[in-house]
Amino acid sequence: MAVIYLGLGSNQGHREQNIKKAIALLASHNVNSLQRSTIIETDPAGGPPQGKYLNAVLKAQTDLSPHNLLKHLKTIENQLGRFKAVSNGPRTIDLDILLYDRIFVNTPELTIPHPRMWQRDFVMIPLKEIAPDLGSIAFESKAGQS
Ligand code: PH2
Ligand code: MG
Ligand code: MG
Repeated sequence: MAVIYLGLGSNQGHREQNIKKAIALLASHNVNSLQRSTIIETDPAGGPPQGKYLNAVLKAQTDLSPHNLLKHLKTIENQLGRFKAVSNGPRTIDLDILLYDRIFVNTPELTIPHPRMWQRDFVMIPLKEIAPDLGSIAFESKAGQS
C-alpha cells in the first residue's frame, strides 16, 4: 500500500460538497482516506478571472499504481461534472496527485511530486497542517531535483 497526498480544489457549484463528494467517491476507487486537512478558501492563482477556490489536502492509502490512480481521479472528476476547459480556469473539482510515497514520476501525463506544489500556498498550507514533516521532505526533494 502506498501512502499518497492529494490536492483537492473547487471553485464552481457547491464547492464544499464537491470536495466532500470526491473524498467519498475515492473509497469506491480503492483509495482509502486517512486524514483530511481543513478546507480553506483561497484566491485563484493564474488562469482567467475566476471565483475563489476551496482547497484541501487529503492523505490516503492505495494499491493503485501512480498512472492507474491518475485514471481513477479523472473518472471521479468527470463523475462530478468536470469538463475540459481553459488551462487553470474554473472547475467543479480538481484532484491532483501531490506525493506518492517517495516516488518520482516524470512522464508526459504525470509528474510526481506535483511540479508546482511548492509555489502554491493553497497546497502547502493544508499539506503542512496534516503532515508537518512531509512539508520539509517535499522541499528537500525539490532541492534534489534542481
Ligand atoms: N487550481 C488551479 C489554478 N488556480 N487557484 C487556487 N486558489 N486553488 C486551486 O486549486 C487552483 C488555483 C489549477 O489546477
Ligand atoms: Mg490543479
Ligand atoms: Mg488537475
